[in-house]
Amino acid sequence: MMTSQREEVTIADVHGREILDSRGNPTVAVTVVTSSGVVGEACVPSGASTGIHEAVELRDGDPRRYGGKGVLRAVANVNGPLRDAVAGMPVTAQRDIDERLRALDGTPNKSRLGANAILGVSLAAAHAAAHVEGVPLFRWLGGRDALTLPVPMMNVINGGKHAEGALQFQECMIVPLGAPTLREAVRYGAEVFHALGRELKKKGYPTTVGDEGGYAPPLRHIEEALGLMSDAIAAAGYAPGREIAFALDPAASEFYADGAYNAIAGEPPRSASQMIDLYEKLLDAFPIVSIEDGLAQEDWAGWREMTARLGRRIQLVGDDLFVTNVSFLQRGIDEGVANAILVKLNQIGTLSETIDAVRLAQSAGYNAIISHRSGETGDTTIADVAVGLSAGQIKTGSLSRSDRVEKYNRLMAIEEMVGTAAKYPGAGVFGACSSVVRAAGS
Ligand code: 2PG
Ligand code: MG
Repeated sequence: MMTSQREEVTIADVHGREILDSRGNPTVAVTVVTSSGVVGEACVPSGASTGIHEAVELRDGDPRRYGGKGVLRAVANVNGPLRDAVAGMPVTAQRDIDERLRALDGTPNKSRLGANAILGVSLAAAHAAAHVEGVPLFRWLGGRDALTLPVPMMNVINGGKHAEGALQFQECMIVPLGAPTLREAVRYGAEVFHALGRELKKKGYPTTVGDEGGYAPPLRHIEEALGLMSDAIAAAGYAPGREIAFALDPAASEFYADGAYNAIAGEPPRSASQMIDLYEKLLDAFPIVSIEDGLAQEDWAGWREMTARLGRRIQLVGDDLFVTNVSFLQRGIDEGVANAILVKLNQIGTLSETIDAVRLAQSAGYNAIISHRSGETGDTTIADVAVGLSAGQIKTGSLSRSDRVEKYNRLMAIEEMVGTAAKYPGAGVFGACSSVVRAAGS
């Protein structure tokens, strides 16, 4: 964060309210007002395939409202104890604010006051601070070094918990790593998204979309999904593996039961080694650059084997495995598990702890991907966080639905603000993974 000359501007008021997310479920919105009359606002997202060690999302559990999913208790915590804790603090002192919020909660997983309440205050304060300093949020976070636009992983086929299909794999993504700029990457992505819609139609599949704005056809086998995506890339005039590569988030914790993986409907469960065999087969057939949560969050032995076998070829991302938490990430670094972390702000619950996770990853040579949740709002904070922390990658869904597209629109605006100094790293972010570089350059 930049050094502020105006520490005297303090938090005058904090106000929380219950709003709806993209799935029509309640979530928390927070407004912070400063002593100088400046306002900062943030809305908190919500996951469906949540990791067991994530910070706790506080819900009312009152079946008479929103089927128990109301967040009035979290909102009351914002408007009561959390407000009282930060009122009068310098708004630019983000780390102190976050530390105060964390200490007030007092639990390791923010279960007393709710990570949804705490994160809302943390992010609204950051937005207010950026306004006070008169700079966009990405610049408040990264100063003059914030020049790198992230390479997006775009989820064009939704499965698992995000869609009502047969596909167990949760996310089949395209990665426009051959684009020269973020703006062009968005165009490549949108063109392929529409081409994929036409391919699906041709084959008689529905083109309705899932939670993250990608299509949700009733496909059984992951190879079929990747085949359709390859056809769509070609139909849009691109070469799979050159301009556009693939990334997967099987979200394997969701289909892991009794020590085995039910990865493909109708096929017998697989062991961790058999899952890695399956991934190897897919890597040989398709230009895949990244697999996230390829094995379950509790299967650390499997993860060690997967990293040993695939870690030089592709990016292996820990989402449920690391839950944006430096303790889990440190364990991964120590044990040689994964080589990248998915970063979700509400998994940990404050901006400062999110920054700590990204910095730890970067210092250990792990990639960091800033990510949305499957339940989102119009809030675009993650776009600024991705650029502000020079993360190099973002995961923010498909090329439809405002809850996803708003983030791409914000990134295009940021790219314009950065101007000629803007960098789009493309295949460079996967540099450590040899086969990826070959795929991108072939
Ligand atoms: C994931 C996310 C976001 P959810 O698993 O990576 O795509 O899903 O928010 O449902 O956890
Ligand atoms: Mg995931």
